[in-house]
Amino acid sequence: MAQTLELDDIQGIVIRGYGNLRAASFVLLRIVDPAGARGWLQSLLGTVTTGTTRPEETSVNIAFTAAGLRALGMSPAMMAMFSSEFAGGMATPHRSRMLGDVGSSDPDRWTWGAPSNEQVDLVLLLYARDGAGLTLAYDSLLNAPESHGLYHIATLETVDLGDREHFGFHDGIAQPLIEGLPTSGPPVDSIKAGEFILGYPNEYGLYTARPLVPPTLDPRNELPADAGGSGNRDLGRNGSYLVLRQLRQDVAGFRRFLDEATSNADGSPNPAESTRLAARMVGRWPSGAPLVLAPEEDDPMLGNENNFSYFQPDTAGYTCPVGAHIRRSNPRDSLDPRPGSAQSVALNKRHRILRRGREYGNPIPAGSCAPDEELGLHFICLSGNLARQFEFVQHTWVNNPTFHGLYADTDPIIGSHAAFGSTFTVQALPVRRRYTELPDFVTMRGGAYFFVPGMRALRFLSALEVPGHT
Ligand code: N7H
Repeated sequence: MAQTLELDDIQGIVIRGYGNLRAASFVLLRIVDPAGARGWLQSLLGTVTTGTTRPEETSVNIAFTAAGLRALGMSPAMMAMFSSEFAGGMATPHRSRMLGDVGSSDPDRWTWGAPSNEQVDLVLLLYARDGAGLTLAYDSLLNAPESHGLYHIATLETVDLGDREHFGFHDGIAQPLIEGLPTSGPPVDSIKAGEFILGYPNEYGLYTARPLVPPTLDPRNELPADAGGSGNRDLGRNGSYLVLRQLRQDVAGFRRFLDEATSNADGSPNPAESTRLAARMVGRWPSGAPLVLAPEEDDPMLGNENNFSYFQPDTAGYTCPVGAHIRRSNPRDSLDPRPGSAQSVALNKRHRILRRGREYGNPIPAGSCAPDEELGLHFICLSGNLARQFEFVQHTWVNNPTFHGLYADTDPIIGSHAAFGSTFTVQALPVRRRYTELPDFVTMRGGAYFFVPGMRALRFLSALEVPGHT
C-alpha cells in the first residue's frame, strides 16, 4: 500500500513544479548575522508554500547549503549526519572531476557557488503568475536583506519559453511519479516516495540516510519521530536534497554543428536532416514525440507521450541511439544484466531524479547562428540521495564514454565532450554513423547542493539554540 505523505510538512517544490506560475527567480543569499537570519526564517514560516494544494498566485520555498546550516548555528555533530556529498558541496576537486565540471566548466570559471565566489548559504525559490507578482513577492520577503542578517549575492532570473527550452525542444515531459500522490502514469514511472522525500521507504524498501538527532537536541519537541524506530528525531523527514546548476547553452554552436554535420554535398544546409540529427541527440523530436514511437518524422500528437520503453522496440538503438540524452539519463528497461526484464526496471528506479529547471536568458531567433548571449537552463533536480541519483546519472550515464557498449561518446547534448568523449554514434544498418569532435554545447556557470527542509525542520532551524548565545 502506498504511504500517506505528510503534504503539509513537505515544501511545495518537492511535490510540484508550479507549471502554472510562469515567472520564477532564485535568490542566492549569505547569512551575515545568524540570529537575524533565524528571526527572518521565523517570520517566513507562515509564508513558505507546502505541498498541500497547488498555489494559484505565488509560491515561496527555501533551501540551505551545508555552509548555510553551519552559519545558522548547526553543530558539527548534527552536520555529520548529513550525506557527505551535501556536506562537502558541489565544487570540491573530487566532485568536479566526477561531475565533469572541468575545462570550461571548472568552478574557477563559475560566477557563483565556487570556493572563489561569495559563500552561498541559502536559496529562496520564488514563483508567481507573472513578473509583477514576482516583484511583489520578492519585496515583501526580502526588502532590505541586511536588516534580516542576510547579504544578497545574486538573483538568478528566469525566462518563460512556454514548454520549450533554448535548443528548441519540448521539455518538462518525463517525470517520475511519487507513490502516495494522486497522479497516474505508467507503472515504471511510479517510484517510492523515499527516493525523493526523506523519512519514507525507498526503492530498496529502506529509509534513505538522513539526519537523525537525539531527543536532547530537540528540547521543544519540534521534530517528528524517526519512522525507522531508532528513538531519535528526524530532521530529514519530509525534506529533500536539491541540485541547482546554472547551465549555459551555446545555441549558436549547437545550430552550427548540426548544419555542418548535415549539409548537402554542395555545402548548402539541409534543415530536415539537421532536425533529424538533433532529435537523435535528444531522443525526442522538437515537439517532444519520442523517437522510439515516431521513428521517421516528428509527430506533435505524441508530444507529451511518455509511455514507452527501449529494449523491446529498439534493443540496438536503430531508432533512438543508445547514447541519446533521454536514453542515457533514464535508460528505462535497458539496463544490464537482464535488459527488458522487471529486474532492469527495478534497477533503473534507483536512479531517478525529479526535474524542476527553468530557462534563463533571451532566446536566439530561430535560424540564427549569431554569437550567444548568456542563456541556458537553471537546472534543478530533487533526490533523496545525491550520490545514488543525480551524481550517478551525471557520472555513470551522462559522462560515461563506455555507456552501453559505446567507447568514445558522452551525452551529445550535455556531456563534457572536451574532457571525456566528443563522439556521437548513431546505430544503423548496414553500418553505424559516427559524428566526431562535438564541441561542448552546455557549460557550467555556477551551482550548489541544497537541503530543502520539511516545515517542522524549518521551524526547528529557525529556533536553533546556539551555545553561548541567547
Ligand atoms: Fe535533460 N534538452 O533540451 O535537450 N532533457 N537537459 N538533463 N533530462 C530532457 O523528457 C536538456 C540535464 C534528464 O525520463 C528532454 O521532459 C538540456 C541534466 C532526464 O525519458 C530534453 C539540458 C540532467 C530527462 C532535455 C539538460 C538531465 C531529461 C526531453 C541542459 C541530469 C528525462 C523532455 C542545458 C544530470 C528522461 C522530457 C526520460 C529530459 C534537454 C540537462 C536529465 C529536451 C538542454 C544536467 C532524467
